[in-house]
Order: sequence, then structure tokens, then C-alpha cells
Amino acid sequence: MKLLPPIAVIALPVNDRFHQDTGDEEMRSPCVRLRVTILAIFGIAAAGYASDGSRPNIILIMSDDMGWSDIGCYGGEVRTPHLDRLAAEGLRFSQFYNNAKCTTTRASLVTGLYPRKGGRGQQLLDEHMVTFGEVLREAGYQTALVGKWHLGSQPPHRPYDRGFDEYYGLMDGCCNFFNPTQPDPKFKGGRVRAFGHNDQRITEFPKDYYTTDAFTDHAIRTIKRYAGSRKPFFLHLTYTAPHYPLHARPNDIARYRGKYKMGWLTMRQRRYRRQIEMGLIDPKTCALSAQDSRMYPWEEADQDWEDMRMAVYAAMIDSMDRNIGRLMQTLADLGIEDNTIVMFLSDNGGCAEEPGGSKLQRHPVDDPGSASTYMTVGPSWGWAQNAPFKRYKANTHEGGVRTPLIVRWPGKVKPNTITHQPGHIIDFMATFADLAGTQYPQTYKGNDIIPLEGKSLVPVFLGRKREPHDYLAWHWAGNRALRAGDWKLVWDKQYKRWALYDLSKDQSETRDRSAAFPQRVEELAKRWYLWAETTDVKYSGGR
Ligand SMILES: [Ca+2]
Repeated sequence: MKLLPPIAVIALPVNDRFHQDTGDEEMRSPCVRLRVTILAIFGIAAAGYASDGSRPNIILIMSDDMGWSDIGCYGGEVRTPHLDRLAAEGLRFSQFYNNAKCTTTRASLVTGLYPRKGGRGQQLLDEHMVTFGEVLREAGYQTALVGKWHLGSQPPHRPYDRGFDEYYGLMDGCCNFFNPTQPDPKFKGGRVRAFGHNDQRITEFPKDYYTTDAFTDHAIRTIKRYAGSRKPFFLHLTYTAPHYPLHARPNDIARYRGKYKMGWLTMRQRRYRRQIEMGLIDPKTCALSAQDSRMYPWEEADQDWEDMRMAVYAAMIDSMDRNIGRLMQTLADLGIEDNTIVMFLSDNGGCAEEPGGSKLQRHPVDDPGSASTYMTVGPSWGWAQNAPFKRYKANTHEGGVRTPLIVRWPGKVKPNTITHQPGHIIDFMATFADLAGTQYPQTYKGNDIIPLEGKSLVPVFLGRKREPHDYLAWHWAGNRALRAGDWKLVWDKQYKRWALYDLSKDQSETRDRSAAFPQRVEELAKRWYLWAETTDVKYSGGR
């Protein structure tokens, strides 16, 4: 992809298509057609002109291991007034998907492609892929990534090497929130996680450090700097909250301590009722799924301990929400809130892991959520956080792969609306290219680039019907799934067989229809195996 010198195209109102309400799926206004024609004459892909103020700034915020129903506007009891405000002023997706896991989600999110090479490690991002940072930078955007990266900490795999002018954060998967120099406990490998600023490693942190605050501070500084330029900016802010280790400030924890004594089953029921009231789900097509195989009875649990770990988790989300509030206030103070599209999602469902085992984690109960502890929420909360859905992180049932997605875009997105159109994280690349008036490249730095697999979400943002994907597919750690229309085929590695669900009647995957529709199972499975071949997925567990 070549950088276009600032020539005749400068004055063309690239973004006019977003001001028009033609009902045309492609939204090709005469201005856009004219621009494409001019660019074609010059033999260049659309990119690289100076901003005339018409293109929006883009902010994509992502949380880590947060369940589908934790935040208020998705039915949760965690106090999230700032995210709820984004929802009240924007659009919520009820059927948006990630890839069930930190690394595979990030690989898809930044490239617009399904994960390649088995979905592990820095191989996820190679020279035949571009990141949305690279595409937007070529299109004239200032670019920044702040927070967790998890796609490689060595050159040429760092964010700074892959399209982000500014980077600050954790290049690894998770770290101590208060002191990132503290090694993981032995049961997690005992490593110190890689932290960096642009091309430099960071090994020292101030005393009162907390990652969620520090990421927001850096994001705000970057926005202030970028707002002084005529160029639009793109910020990808990726919090590590509420991923384990469960670390939160004592005052934040205190607000939730004792609030989870209702237990996970009651929490799920309350969330489910609120989701129905707010129109996110329809009880006729979405039952509250049955109890999970790893859940244990609340009556037999150490209820005080369980309340404590859920309280720390809630405090982490509460803190993230307040930080998002600070970020939004910065946009308002700078007068750029109206020309900035802000999106929020989670990278995978609530997490049911117990690294080190629940007994090990019970030990440091005197000081919950502090730097010296390494707690997780465990399987029962991790499952209930995804109410009403089945399973959790690393699974391809809806509880693993369905995420909130909130989109606030003043004047374009209708306030307080919900869409039930499915979407997937592979769609962000096409969406951002669309917003920036550029195109996904065929070649980059002399390398052929894998053709884009996602589709722009802009029509959905504008309240229109988007042509759906032919299918969506998933794989992680032996779990597989494929959704075509409303049919979803799921392979749970625990059972090693395909189950079939009709999401038009059964969003929460409670009734396996595979025995009634064996041919459909065969047809969808065939598609999944083809997809696995195309994306080089190494699956195990038979066919
Ligand atoms: Ca994650």
C-alpha cells in the first residue's frame, strides 16, 4: 500500500456517505464514487490524504475476560454508569462475537482475519497480514495502542513495529496490576511479564501504580497530544481488567463486599430478568441455560470467600468504568466528543480457570485483591458472568464467544438502540477502513496480504440491515463451532461430538437438534473442516 501524496483529492468530502440516508447498503454517495474514480485514474488505492476534519477519530476500548452480563447495560449489577451512558447514547449489539481467548481475539481484531497457524504465540501476526494500525496510519491517521497486546514482545512483532505510532502497556497476557515487576507465582510459571513504551522496555513503576489507571492516564495524554493535530486519530485501549490476578483498590472492593452473598444462581436469574426488561433478549427465544458441569452448589461453598472474590472482580470493572468516564470527559473538554466514535467490547467470556487450584488461592484471604495475592473468580462465577449463556472463556458456546459491543457515534448512531444483527471481531478492520475512507491493501511492504475476511459494520451502526456473513467459525483448545444463519454447530472437547442448535429459537444452546437434523450437521461440519484447512487450525479429538 503506497502513501498517497496530498494532491487533488484533499478537498473531497470523503465522509459524505455517512451524512446520507439513502438506504443503500454500500452507501456509495456520488462524492465517494467521484473520489474512487479520481483515485483509479491516478492508479492508487484510496489512502493517505490530509484530514479535512470530516473523518471521525476512532476509539476502540476492550476489557479482558469480562462476562457478557457484568456491566449494567447488559443486565449486570456492577456499577458502570459511564458504559451505561455510552449505551444510552449509542447502539448495543446483542449478538456480537469474539474468539473465546485473549490471543486469538487480538489476532483477529487487529487484522480482520481469522487466527492462523493454530492460534498461538507471535506467529499469529506475520508479514502477510496488516494491522488496523498500519492501515489507518497509511490513511493519514495518528495511531496509538495502550494496554495489553499479547501478540509478541520482540521486534518485529511489537505494536510499535506493527502500525502504532504510540504504544504503552503490557505486551504479554497478564501481570500484577499494582507492580508489573512482580513475578507470577510458581504455579503460573514464575515469570515477569514484558511491559513497554514504544520500542523501550519498562522495568520500573511508581509506588501507587495500578494498570487500569496508568493505561487511562497514558491514553488521555496521547489523545491530548493527537488532538492538537489536523490529522484524525485512532486509539485502541485494551484494559487488562478484570482478567486475573484479581487486583483492586481497597475502597473499590469495599463497595462490593457482601453484595454477592446471593450466590451465582440468584445473580444469573436477576441478570436474566434485567436483560429481558431492557430488550436485549427475548425469553421466548432465549432461556436461562442449565447449570454448568463445573459449577458447585452455593450451599456447600465457602460463601464469604466466594463473595470476596466476586467483589474484587466487580471492583476491577467499576474502576475500569470510572476510567472510561475520565477518557470521555477528556474528549468533551477537548471539544472532540462529537467527532469521535467510541466502541467498547470484551475479548472473551468470563473466565472459569483456577490457576494453582482453589485451595492455593484461599490462602491469602487477609488482604483480598492486593499485590501479594493471586486470585481468580473460579468456575461458578466465571460461568454465571456470562448469563444467560452456556460455558465461559476458551469454549465456543455463546458464553465463551459472545461479547457486549457498545457503539457511540453522535449524530450517526441512533441513541439507546439495540441491534440483533450478528457481528464478529474480524469486522473491525473493514469498519475502520470504511470510516477512514481507505481500503484494505492487497500488498504491504512488498508482501502479499491475505484477503480480508471481515465486513464493515458501518451499515449496522447507521441502523441498516447488513448482508450477513455466510458463516462464522471458531476454534480454541479443541473446542470448535460454526454458525451459518441461525444454525450453530458446536464441538465441546469434553464430549467430543457435534451438537446442533437453532439460535432463532434457542440463543442459549439448551436443545441439541443434531439427532433431528443429521444432514445439517454433516453439511455444517464439512464447512468447519474446510475453514480449519484454510486457516491452518490444528484440531484434535477426531471428526
Ligand atoms: Ca482475555
